[in-house]
Amino acid sequence: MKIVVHTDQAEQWQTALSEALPDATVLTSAAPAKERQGADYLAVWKAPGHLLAEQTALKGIINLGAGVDHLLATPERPKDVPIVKLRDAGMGELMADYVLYGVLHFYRSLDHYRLQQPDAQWQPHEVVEKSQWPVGVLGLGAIGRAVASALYQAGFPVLGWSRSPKELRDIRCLHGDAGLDELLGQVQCVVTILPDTAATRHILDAERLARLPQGASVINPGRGSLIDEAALLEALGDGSAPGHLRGALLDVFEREPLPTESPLWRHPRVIITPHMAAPTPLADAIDQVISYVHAFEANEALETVNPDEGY
Ligand code: OXD
Repeated sequence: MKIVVHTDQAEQWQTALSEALPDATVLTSAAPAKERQGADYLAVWKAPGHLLAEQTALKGIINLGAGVDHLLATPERPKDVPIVKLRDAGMGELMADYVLYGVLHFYRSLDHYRLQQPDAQWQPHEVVEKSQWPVGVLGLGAIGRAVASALYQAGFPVLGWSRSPKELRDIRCLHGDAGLDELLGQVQCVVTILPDTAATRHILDAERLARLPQGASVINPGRGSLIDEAALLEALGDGSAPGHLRGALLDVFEREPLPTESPLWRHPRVIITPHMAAPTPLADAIDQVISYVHAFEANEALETVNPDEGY
């Protein structure tokens, strides 16, 4: 069996997979093209098209991340090869930490205190009960569910949204366009953890952002395409006074790295992080990939990506 790995940490992956699968030849994408050809599996993150085009005997492509947008948008991808992707694999907990930080930042008015500090303004803000501060989570895949559950455990009422109906304990689940409008009208903070697909592009546009209550906040650790950045800036106002929205914590952007000229960098009510909300924990991801290879080899049913849906 031959596996070709392409990721930033390809050597670590090569060592771990070689140890776990002693009968396999595990190569990194830096190996000569001749050696790479005829692989059974590609384990890849943001692979260049030629790595996909050169393969003729693939049994599966393993996407070393949760989002498959890059892979599906690579024209050289062989269309008949099943794709599996990392599901949670330790990312849910990291994402939940990130979102919890953001939710508490706005809930406990840390955004206001940051803005007061340059003027030495000693002005406490009321702490409302958490029961009066509902949070919405858009996207209820493995990571979205982990986030929703962590927010519920922290005491916030949580409304979840997905394209098709879902049922989750402790989370009020809504779906479809009407469900999205209903959620947006009720939450103090909306968190976007949807995949990047044609259906989710600018799901938070000007009209939907306007549905959020005055003073609500936005946290986006999902994909930059989910939010219309121009509409978000408009909803945040010019920064001198609160706009319709009070602030945003953003980890992902329509263009990454976020261009230096983007006004988001300098907006006083925006916190920018560089796509770091949930870096894949290596050990968990390696275990999951090994289990995928075993399942492929044993012809076991696997939860594969549906390229038409985009996740
Ligand atoms: C992912 C990511 O999709 O890190 O896993 O963006």
